[in-house]
Amino acid sequence: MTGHRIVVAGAVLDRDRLLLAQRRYPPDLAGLWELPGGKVEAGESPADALRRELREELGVTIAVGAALRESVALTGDLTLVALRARIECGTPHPAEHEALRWVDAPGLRLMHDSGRLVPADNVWVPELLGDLGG
Ligand code: DCM
Repeated sequence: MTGHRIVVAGAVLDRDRLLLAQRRYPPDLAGLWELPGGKVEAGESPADALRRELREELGVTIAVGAALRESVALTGDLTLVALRARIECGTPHPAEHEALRWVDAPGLRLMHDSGRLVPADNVWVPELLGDLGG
């Protein structure tokens, strides 16, 4: 059987704001903004993986909520999914990203329209704008 791996991203929401993280790598994605996350490891659920990744990458403990509707086929055998999340403990700091920022609905729309989101993450913008009341 060929490998099939899930990448899980977190839509970290705080009232009317969403957390975006600026990638450092690879070169074609460096400088673009994403929902932070990473690859699901063997034996992990996507929710487990998201809790681990956001603890490692941002230093926060999260509560995981409902999935966003769309999933995205990435190159290779990777499928990208997104789960909503809320910070339970800690203030996010970028251990692996270039920067973090909180955006409201107009801010997310601007990031999208100006091409500053990682390409795959654009699919979630309409649903996220709904969550943000935009
Ligand atoms: N990825 C993405 N959008 C995200 C998170 C990850 O498109 N919100 C992609 C980038 C990489 C792959 O998933 O191709 C693995 O991510 P990472 O390098 O962060 O482990």
